[in-house]
Amino acid sequence: MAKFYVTTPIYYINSEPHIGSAYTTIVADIIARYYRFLGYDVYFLTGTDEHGQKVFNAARAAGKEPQKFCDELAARFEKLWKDLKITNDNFIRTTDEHHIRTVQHFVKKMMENGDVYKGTYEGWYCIPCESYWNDDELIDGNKCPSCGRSVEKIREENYFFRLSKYTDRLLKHFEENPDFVEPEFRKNEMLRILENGLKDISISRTTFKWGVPMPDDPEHVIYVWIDALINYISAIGYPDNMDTFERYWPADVHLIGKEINRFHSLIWPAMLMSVGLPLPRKIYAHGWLTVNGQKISKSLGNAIDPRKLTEKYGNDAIRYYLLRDIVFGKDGDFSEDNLITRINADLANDLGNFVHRTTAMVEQNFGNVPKPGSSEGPDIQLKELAVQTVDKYHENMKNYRFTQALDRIWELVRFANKYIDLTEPWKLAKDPTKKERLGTVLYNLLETIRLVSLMISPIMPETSEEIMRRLGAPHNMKAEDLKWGVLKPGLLVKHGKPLFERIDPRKWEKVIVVKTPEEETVENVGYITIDEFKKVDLRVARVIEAEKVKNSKKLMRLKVDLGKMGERQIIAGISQHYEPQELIGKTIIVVANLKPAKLMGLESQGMLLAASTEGSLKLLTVDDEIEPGTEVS
Ligand code: ME8
Repeated sequence: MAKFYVTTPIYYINSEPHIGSAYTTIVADIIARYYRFLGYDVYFLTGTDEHGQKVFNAARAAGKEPQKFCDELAARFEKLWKDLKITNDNFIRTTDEHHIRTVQHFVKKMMENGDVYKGTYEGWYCIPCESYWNDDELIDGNKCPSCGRSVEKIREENYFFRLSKYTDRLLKHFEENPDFVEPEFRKNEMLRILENGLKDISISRTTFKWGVPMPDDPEHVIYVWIDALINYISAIGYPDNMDTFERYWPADVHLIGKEINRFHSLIWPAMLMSVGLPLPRKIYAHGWLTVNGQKISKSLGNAIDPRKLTEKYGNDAIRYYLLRDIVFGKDGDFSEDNLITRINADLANDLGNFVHRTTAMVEQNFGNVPKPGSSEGPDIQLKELAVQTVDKYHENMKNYRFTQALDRIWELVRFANKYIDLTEPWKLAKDPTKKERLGTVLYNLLETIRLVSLMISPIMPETSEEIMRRLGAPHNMKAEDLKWGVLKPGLLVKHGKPLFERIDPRKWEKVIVVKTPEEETVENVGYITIDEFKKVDLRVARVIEAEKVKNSKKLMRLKVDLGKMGERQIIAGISQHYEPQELIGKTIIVVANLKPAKLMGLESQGMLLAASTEGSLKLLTVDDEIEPGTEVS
């Protein structure tokens, strides 16, 4: 039996997947289910990336030992994938004993082959991306080109991998295997890097310990990306269980997001070349998702747990939407409004009505799948379209063109609805002499439903099962049953409640409640806009009276002159730092438009500005004479 090995990246364990990052795994699941449906022996791998500085810092911030932190989170990842009905065959953790040994074995082999040397790394490191960058790659001089966050300057004695040595061999591989990296425009990005020549890369760190120790030099831990990439072979037994390894390796596709393409398409193949292993057959780098048009971020509140969406809309509707509306390979937007439109139009209307109308008519007129008689004009058209759709379906699915695959299937569904209007089975039902014709029409419709149901089975497994149950047909049909005429007359047909409920958007409570970017700016990032700053009326003021407030250790009552704005009384907590006489005549800065408040019964009509630490406080002043009341901006 042919095999198919599909992988997702292993996820950084420090934060649980949101709808954007879960996308990779949902698509991988669809691919895995499709190849199982084709009859392949599928191995579908996912897991967690648990070493490195980022995870170590996250564990520390949570006040936990890294291993305990990872154990807890790994369990949550596994639960998430179960809840989303992901059918992975293995869940690898990079803290697994076997993986650690494999990483050391692999790196040792690279060393034995003369591909690792010691040197000094001086450059930039982005902790969130766990990536090294050169000066000329940074944005604005100090920002990571991948995530846009600040990078850290590091200088360390490291082990290096002679990546540069593999530039030509990689170029040759790209030339000889034009589908090695997809989509094409992502491949071209990699080719451009290759054409400029690869530089050796640092593969060890000494500044922290949370990683796999370097063989024979435990002061160094192996760079987390080297450790992580090796998961794809350690998970299938390399090097201890070579039978399994040889059964599944090379991977048929590594599914990844676009930002980690160079690790998968350049570094990983070079590592495999170094140890003499075959390269994966394909790397497919998909685009990034935004949510309702905004970048996914915790602070915007749109990094939603995908379960919130599947609980509200159903797992199948979310899977359908992701594949139908987001063109695989390109960036796309997860829009809850568009999701609702798709559910109403494509699922409730087109598919749901088709199944409902057909099964209801069969139940009323036959009870079982009727026997078809001879075909007439529209019957032939329907059959031909169904057969063409099946062909196109495989072509599109095998080439990761999911949107097109679904488009074609829905063309068939819509044509089948039209076929009902053309053949008018409700009229045939009224005429006893047309019973055979009615049977033919309904058979054709049921058979189209069965084909549609099988084709969507990797994408909408629950819906497909439910449809097959209603047709009385077995659930476990395979791709070889994707041909016209397999549905057996006589099966008991049931029509149940609608497959998909229509949603009235006006009465619907949405899952994604996003903060506006302005809210994010103020609350979460700490920036304010210039307009917000301008709301604060800062003025120069001269102190004309000062006295300690009775019965208060801290408060001082000041009278200040604000020039044209008149005089004001300000009650300030500065008594422990200034004597009243020191203050008189001082030029200070006050907030002149603060809402008056009462402190110990005295009205304060503003606030003065001071710099303070725990033990000392100094008033802000201006550095030369200036009129009281002058605006500070
Ligand atoms: O990169 N839209 O892990 P990760 C689409 N540990 N995909 C997104 C996304 C978005 N908004 N945000 C994240 C890592 N992803 C490494 C992998 S493999 C040897 C090591 C995708 O948890 C991202 O592209 O940061 C990647 O495919 C997956 O989520 C996990 O990302």
